[in-house]
Amino acid sequence: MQLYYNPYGCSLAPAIIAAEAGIALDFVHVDIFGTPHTLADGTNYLAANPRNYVPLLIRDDGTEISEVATILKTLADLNPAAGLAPAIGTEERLVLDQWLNFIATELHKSYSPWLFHPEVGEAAQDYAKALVARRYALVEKQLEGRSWLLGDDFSVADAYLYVTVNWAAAAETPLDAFPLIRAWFERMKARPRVRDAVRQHSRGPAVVAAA
Ligand SMILES: N[C@@H](CCC(=O)N[C@@H](CS)C(=O)NCC(=O)O)C(=O)O
Repeated sequence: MQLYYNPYGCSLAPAIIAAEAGIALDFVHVDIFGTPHTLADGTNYLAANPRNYVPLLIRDDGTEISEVATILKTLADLNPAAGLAPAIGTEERLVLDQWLNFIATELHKSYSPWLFHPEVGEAAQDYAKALVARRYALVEKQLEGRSWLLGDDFSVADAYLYVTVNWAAAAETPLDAFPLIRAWFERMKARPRVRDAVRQHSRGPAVVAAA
């Protein structure tokens, strides 16, 4: 399978879950900062993906899956034994879906694009920062008595949350008021497969092409 990615992007979450699930991915670099967005050979990314953003997962049968939350569950369900997502149809799966949707809409989409585009202006960025702080307060509460977002077990929701928490310093959304999130982040960084994924996902196009 192939994952279209950018080292600074939310494609890190699927990279983490593929590593945790023991699924090998071919990483295809997309320059999402240039106009147009391009692949390593200079071709326009739009031709490969009309959404023009990462991540995009191409499965071995050629079918495409987009949207972080859906890609995460797709990968997790390929290897249920890894225990990265509760089984479909269970109450626990509904709880997972709530958290994935929360991270996607309340956190991820507050950072990207608002906090990464100074041209939207200080007022818009301050609004996004205040919103993110309120949302992190909910995450902080959820982590009371829990090692991972859903409880005792690491899940795809943790991989997605890692993306926004990892952006926090660069986007100036301080985590000082959230000790449980900071402790959770340290636990995430200590996971060997998270470390592997972060290393692999941080590679630029030249390194990927040479790998
Ligand atoms: N709704 C999408 C959002 C993906 C997204 O925001 N991707 C960003 C990187 S984190 C991107 O590629 N941005 C480039 C652009 O939108 O032009 C998802 O869940 O996958």
